[in-house]
Amino acid sequence: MQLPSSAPESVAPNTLLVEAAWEVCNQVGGIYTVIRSKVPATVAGWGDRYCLLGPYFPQAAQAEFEPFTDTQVAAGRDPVARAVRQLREQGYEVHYGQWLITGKPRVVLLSPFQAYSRLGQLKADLWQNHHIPTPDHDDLLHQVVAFGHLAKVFVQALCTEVAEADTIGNQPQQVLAHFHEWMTGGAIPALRREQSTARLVFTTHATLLGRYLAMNDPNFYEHLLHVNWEHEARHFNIETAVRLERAAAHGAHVFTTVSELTVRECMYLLDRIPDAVLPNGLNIERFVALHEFQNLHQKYKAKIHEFVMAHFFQSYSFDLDKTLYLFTSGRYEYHNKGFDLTLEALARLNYRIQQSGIEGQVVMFFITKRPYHSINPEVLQSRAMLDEVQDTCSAIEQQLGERLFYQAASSTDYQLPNLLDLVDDYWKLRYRRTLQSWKTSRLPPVVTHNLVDDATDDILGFVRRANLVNNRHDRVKIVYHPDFVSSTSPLFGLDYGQFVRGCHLGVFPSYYEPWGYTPLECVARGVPAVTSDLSGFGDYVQQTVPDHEDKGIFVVRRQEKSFDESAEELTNMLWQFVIQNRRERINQRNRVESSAEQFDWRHLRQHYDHAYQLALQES
Ligand code: G6P
Ligand code: 1S3
Repeated sequence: MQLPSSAPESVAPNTLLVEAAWEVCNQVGGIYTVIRSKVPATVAGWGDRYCLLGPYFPQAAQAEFEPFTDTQVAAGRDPVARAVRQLREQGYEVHYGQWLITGKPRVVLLSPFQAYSRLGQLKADLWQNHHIPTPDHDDLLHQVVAFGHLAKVFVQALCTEVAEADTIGNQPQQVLAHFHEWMTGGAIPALRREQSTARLVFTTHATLLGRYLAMNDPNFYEHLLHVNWEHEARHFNIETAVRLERAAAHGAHVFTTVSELTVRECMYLLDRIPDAVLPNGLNIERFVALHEFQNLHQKYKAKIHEFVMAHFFQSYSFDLDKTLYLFTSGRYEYHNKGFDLTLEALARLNYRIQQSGIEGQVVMFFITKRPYHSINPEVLQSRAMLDEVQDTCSAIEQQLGERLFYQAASSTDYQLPNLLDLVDDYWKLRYRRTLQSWKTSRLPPVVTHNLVDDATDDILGFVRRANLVNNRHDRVKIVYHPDFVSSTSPLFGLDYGQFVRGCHLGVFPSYYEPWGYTPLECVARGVPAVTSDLSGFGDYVQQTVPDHEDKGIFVVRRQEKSFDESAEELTNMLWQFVIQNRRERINQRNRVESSAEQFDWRHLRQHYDHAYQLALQES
C-alpha cells in the first residue's frame, strides 16, 4: 500500500471535516483512544474547519461535554452553528458544545432516542433501499439505525449551509464526512442514495465477522479466503450489523482500515480493498527532564510493591528488589488477546527459572474485565492488616526516634542503648499480635475478586491444570485482577497509566488484533512491550522499525507458526528479559522512551490527510 511521504501543512482549506464515531464523548474501547488522542493533531491541521459528531448519552456526556450557551450558538456564523440552528428549528434535539479534552474540539451530539418514533419507517427504508433487515428487539441496532438517520440529516444540513458559503465569504465550501465503524457508518448508504454533495470516508477498526470468526476458529487465517460471509453472519446472528458495515464500506468514496493485517480481512469479508491504511498513534508526552519517567517508574513500582506485600507476604515473602512486574491487559478475549499463549509461556518460564538457579521472581498481572460478585474479602482483609502492620511500625519508629534522641542528648558514655528497651511493651505485644493474626499458611489467591464464572473461567482453568497457583516454590506468580485498575480501587490505588509505568514489561502476543493500543501505551511510557505479528501494531513495527528489539518492542511470530512454536519464542523473549540486570533494564527503558516519538499523531496524522485528499479527488 502506497503511503504519503510527508504531511501537507493544511489539507483542503475550503473543506469542513466532520468526524463521526460512536465513542465521541462516550468511552467504550479502543476507538475512543484513537479519536481522543488524535484531536490535538487534527485541530492543529484543520482548526475551526473541524467538528466531531457522536451519539448523545447523558451520563457519558455529563463528564466530558460542555454545551455552548444559546447566545453562543445564535451568534455562530460558521456552517456548523448554522446547521445546528437549522436542525433545532426543525425540532431536532441537538447538543452542540466542546469536548473537554486536550484540543477542546467542537462537538455535535445527537440522541438516537429522538428518532425512535420513526424507527418503523427507518427500518422499512433500510430494507427497501439496501436490503438490510433489522430484528425487532435489538436495542443497540435500533440506536445505530436511529443515529445513522440523524447523522445523515446533520451532514445534509451542513451541505446546504456550505453551499451558501459564497454569500458569506471566506467559509468552507465542501463537506468531508469521516465515519468510524459500522455503528456510525449507517449514514453512508443513505447519503449516497440522496446524492449528497459530501465526500465520504469510512474506517473500519476491525471487521465484525473477523472478530467472531477469529474467536471461534483456531485456523481463522487459513480459512479466511473461503469464508461465505452471508452464511457466517447468519450463523453468528450478526447479519444486520455485517450488512451495515458492508454498505458503509461500499458506499464510501474512500474506504480505510487501521492496519495491513485488517486489509486482508476487508478484502475477503467485506469484498472491498481499502484505499488507505490509517495506523493509530498516540499523543506522546515527553518530559523536559529526561530522567523524569524513570523516577515515575520507581515511584509507581513502590505502590505495586505495597500490593504485592499485602497479597503474598501474608503467606510467604520474597525479595521485592529482585522481583519483576509483567502484565497484560485488555478485553477478555482469551484466545484473541493471546492470554492462552502468555500463560503457556509463563508456565515454561517458571520451570526454566526454577531449573536455572537464578535469583528473583516474576509477578504477572492479568488486568481484564469479567463479571464478579465482589473483591475477595480475604484479599481486602490482608491489605487492611498490612496497613495495620505499617501503622504499628510507624508508631514504634516514632517512639523509638523520640526516646533515642533524648538518650543521645543526655548520654555520658556515647554508647548506643539497646533499642528494644526503648519500645513500650504495649507496642511490642501489638506488633507480635498483628503479625500473628495476619500470617497464614494458605497460598496467595490467583484471582483478586470472586468471579461469577469461577469454575469455567479459562485463565483459572489453565493455572489450576498447570499448578501455577502461587506455590511458594513458583518463581512466576500470577495475579488475576478481573477489573480495570483505577485510582479509586482499594487494591492498587493507581490509575492505569501509573500502573503501566510501575511495571517492567507489557505482554500482548495477540492472535487477533487489528491494531492493539496496549503495547503502544507501554512504549509511550518507556516500558518495553511484547506484541505479535498478528497484531496491527506488531506488523507495523516489523515493517517500519528495523531495530525494534533493541528499542524494547518484541514481536512474537504467530503467522504460520504453531501454538507451541510461538509459545517457545515468547518463553525465550521473557527469559532474555528476566536475566537482564538493573542497569540493562534502565538503559532499555531509555531506548524505548526515545523511540515513542515516531508514534505521535503529529507524524501519523498525515495518513488521515492522505485519505482525505483521496476522497476529495474522487469523482
Ligand atoms: C529507575 C530509577 C532508578 C531505579 C530503577 C529501578 O530508573 O530512576 O533509581 O534504580 O528505576 O529499575 P528496575 O528495572 O529495577 O525497576
Ligand atoms: C478496535 O478496538 P478492539 O479492541 O475492539 O479498534 C482499536 C482502535 O483502532 C484497535 O486498536 C483494536 O485492535 C480493535 O479491536
